[in-house]
Amino acid sequence: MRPSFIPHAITRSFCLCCAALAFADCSLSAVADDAFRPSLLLSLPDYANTPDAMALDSQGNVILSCPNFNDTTYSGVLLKIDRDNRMSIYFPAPVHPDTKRGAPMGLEFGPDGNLYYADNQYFSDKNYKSRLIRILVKDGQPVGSEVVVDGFKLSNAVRWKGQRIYVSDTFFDLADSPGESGIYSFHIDEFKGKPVMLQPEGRDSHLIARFKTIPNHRKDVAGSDGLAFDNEGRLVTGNFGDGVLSRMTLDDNGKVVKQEVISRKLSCVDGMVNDPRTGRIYIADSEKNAIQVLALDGNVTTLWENDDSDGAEGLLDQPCEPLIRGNDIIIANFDMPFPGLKNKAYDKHHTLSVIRLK
Ligand SMILES: [Ca+2]
Ligand SMILES: [Ca+2]
Ligand SMILES: [Ca+2]
Repeated sequence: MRPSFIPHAITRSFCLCCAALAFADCSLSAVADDAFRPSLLLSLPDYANTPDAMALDSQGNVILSCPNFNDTTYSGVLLKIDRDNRMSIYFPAPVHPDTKRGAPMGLEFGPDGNLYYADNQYFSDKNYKSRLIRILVKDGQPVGSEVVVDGFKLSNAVRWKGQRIYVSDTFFDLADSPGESGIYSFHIDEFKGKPVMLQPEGRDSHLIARFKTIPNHRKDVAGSDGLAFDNEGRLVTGNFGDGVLSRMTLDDNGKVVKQEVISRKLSCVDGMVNDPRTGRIYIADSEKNAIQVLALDGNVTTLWENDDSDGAEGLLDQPCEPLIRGNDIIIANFDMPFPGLKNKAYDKHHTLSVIRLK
């Protein structure tokens, strides 16, 4: 299938016109070309039918979360993919006592060597059932799990910086203010006793930033989704519904001292990852089947974009999160269509794509 991307010459001349306006709303200066055409990294079995997010462990294995929303005959699971792309089960996601399901999404290893992940129960029960779960890791192996925070609506992405963890919550579902979402921050020392119980409706003191998704062509009110720290230590996020990218400058206690919108060029933002070698943040654009790139100066470009695809050949099929492993960008394809996305159907190809940077 021929990828659809914006002709380079057209967007380049257009963007030069508005180059003087920092972070101005001009069309994407896309440079997508076949050099960055994704290929198939791995076809996943049916028990990994909705791959979501990835983290690298201390031995260089990819740990992949699979909430399995597309085919709930299979419970949520975390997989391990080694350097030779051999796959095995890492840990079955513990189920919620009420929903009887485990739904692992964003994940990252903490400074204690344990693995922390967002347990997204929102698609099973919208009544504050989502959690932050810690998988205890000993000698590189998972040995148990425990809930450390309870009471999110839709816990989504997870990022550590120092001793603090940051978790996005994509929906507040406030009756009088639709489209609100936020980011919570916790110090690792808070995870020593019983789980932290969040106050509902965005009223908890751990909330450090809130956002409001504006009306958009997909009529999607989903808010803060992916998270990444940039090379200057600032926290970046974007809304799934309207694609607005925001950036937070934090103090030593994880409080926001400055919050700013940095781009309105995108229409959908899912997971994101920073490449510290270049300061470029790679963003999964679920709507457009694209990988977008945010530079440190706020400029946004398109690395790759393709039309609807089942993903079997490695093309993007509702990409939801990228991970950098060496010179590869590994991309999980969620393939769970929402209204207005290019992805029109869940299909039987559950895939990870890869884009080679060099
Ligand atoms: Ca996500
Ligand atoms: Ca697919
Ligand atoms: Ca599909």
